[in-house]
Amino acid sequence: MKSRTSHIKKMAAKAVLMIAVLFLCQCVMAQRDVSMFKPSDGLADAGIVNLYRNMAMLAPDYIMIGHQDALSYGISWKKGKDRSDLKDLTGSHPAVFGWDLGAIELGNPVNLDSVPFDEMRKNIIQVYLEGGINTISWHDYNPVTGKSSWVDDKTSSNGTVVKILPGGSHHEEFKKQLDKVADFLKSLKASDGSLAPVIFRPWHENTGNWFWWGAIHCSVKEYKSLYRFTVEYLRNTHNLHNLLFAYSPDVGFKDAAGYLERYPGDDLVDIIGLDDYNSLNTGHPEKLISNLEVIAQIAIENNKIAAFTETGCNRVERKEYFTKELLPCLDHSELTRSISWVLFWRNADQKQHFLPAPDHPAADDFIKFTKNKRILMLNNIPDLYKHYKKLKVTGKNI
Ligand code: BMA
Repeated sequence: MKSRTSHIKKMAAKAVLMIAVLFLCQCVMAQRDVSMFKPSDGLADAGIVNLYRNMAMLAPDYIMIGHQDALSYGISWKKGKDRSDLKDLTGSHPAVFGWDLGAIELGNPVNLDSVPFDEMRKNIIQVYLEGGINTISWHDYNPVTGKSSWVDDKTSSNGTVVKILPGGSHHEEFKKQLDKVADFLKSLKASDGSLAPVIFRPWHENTGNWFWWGAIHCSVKEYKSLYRFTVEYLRNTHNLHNLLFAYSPDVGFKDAAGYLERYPGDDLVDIIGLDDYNSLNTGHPEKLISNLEVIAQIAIENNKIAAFTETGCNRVERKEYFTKELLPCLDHSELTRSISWVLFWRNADQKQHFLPAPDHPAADDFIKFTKNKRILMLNNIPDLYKHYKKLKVTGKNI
């Protein structure tokens, strides 16, 4: 009897050991000397410093999946608790969560896409507590005309950028807008008193002409001044140090010099971004590869992080978009693989959505895409606000 019990004990111990070994095999350590990676803000909070290091540690091997408004609504639902189309589909939320502050400057309780700011705040804090990444864009209403960010032609932008810069006729109005943005960023307080780190991505797609801060609406110098004023006002006047800043122009550049034409400066920018809805949707993967390689090279040379800050195929009309079109570009070279994240635009409804939900014709393809060893969702990453010597990635063996 005794020997039988000890046999059972031995077997149990073996099983525990095997489970432990299996678990360890699921966790891969990402390690790299990341001491050179420092946020552009010398006074950045510890959470931001750790986030930037950890992103640098993941960058050479992994690409995180992001989704705009992931927790706010889906293709066929408008309210949910801890719900996202991606969680419905894959069992995990994305790793990166996009939000937009457009209309906060008007004092509205909801943003331009009807997301209540109170709910957005709660969700941003929750994402932070779960170790995921929050990135915020801003479709700012025109402080001169009161109209939306979008402009039809050169005259409708009304010389806004010049007017809102220091010395301009609408500078005070612009500062009031930034005060509202700052108030929101200051309100992202978790229960331990720390502020949720955020990657702020203002004045995006500035190389196109559809926003009032676009290329034909202001000179290179004026655009750079706008970006600089924004960062310095939040950083110095509002004392906000929970931010990384992303620069994310649209397509159209050929090389690094082209990309950097309106780049505001290394002391202001942490994320070398790119918005590209064009290349794949017009059948030009080589253009996407080239764009990604340009931003990745700039990031590597400057100890910064490159990211594919916005993309997608509306309604995912091409069923194998993820595995046959996008993945080969992301996985094309060491440079493209060093992109930190790819963010898909929002799932507004049946007419506008950039990721599938269950039962969508592209659902299986997206699931296959997330199973790729380089692709990370929230359940693959550790808490990115902690300090690690080596960082554990779950379930992805490289
Ligand atoms: C656009 C569309 C709009 C939306 C705007 C801001 O690309 O998705 O429906 O209002 O972004 O999020």
